[in-house]
Amino acid sequence: MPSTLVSQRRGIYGLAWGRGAHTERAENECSKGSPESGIFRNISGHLAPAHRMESRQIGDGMSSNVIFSEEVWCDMETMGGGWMLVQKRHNGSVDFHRTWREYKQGFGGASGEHWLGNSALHRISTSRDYSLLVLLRDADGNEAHSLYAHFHISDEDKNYSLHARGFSGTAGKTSSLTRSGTMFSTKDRDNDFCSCKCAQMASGGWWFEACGPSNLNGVYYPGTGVSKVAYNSIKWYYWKGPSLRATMTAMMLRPADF
Ligand SMILES: [Ca+2]
Repeated sequence: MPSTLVSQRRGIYGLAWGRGAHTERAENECSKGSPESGIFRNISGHLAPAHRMESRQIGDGMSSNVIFSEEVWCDMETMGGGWMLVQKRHNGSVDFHRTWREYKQGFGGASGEHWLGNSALHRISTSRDYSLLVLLRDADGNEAHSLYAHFHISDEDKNYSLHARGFSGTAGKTSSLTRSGTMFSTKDRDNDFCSCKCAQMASGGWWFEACGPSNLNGVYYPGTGVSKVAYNSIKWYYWKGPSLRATMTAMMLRPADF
């Protein structure tokens, strides 16, 4: 693994949809060119303010489209680049114990800690076949990754349930993501398979089973050395056990055929 998250570039993703499902598409600018192609040097001209919306006619007799553009962060180095970040933790500056609505819409800024948003995650990951890369760095500087060759999440009606397969990587021999079909839960929406409320206990929104081996949206505990296990810390169980002193986490998407 190269040293990661130091040479990211700004990009955008755009989502366009009309009243007919057939018009829906999603674009991910991060995967549109290699760093050598120069596309990312020119992309600043296309940067859009977050949450910009505009109307556009898409043709005779068709309803107008809505374009939704938002800045995303692109990782153009790790494993060939082309990755669009959908989650990042690196300093604990952003509170991840948020509501269903906040996880749906996303929070934080693209250049800092953030969650892109479950609505965007769904639209992007179902627009074509996507891979998911999870990058982790612990407090001692060890880096590891988990790669899922195929990843998508369902729509809100299915509580943004998770679907991941084709697991590989160095962050544990067993996947720390819960099994496919697991629904997303937040502190105000309990969709887990526990009589408890995992999202409240684990202090973050995530795909909890009962409650499961991972939570990258848990509490960011700084510091090194031996610390007592905190149930609500960032967790990627099959790499570092129940409580990870992470200095960095990132989740990123790239078309599977990139
Ligand atoms: Ca429950």
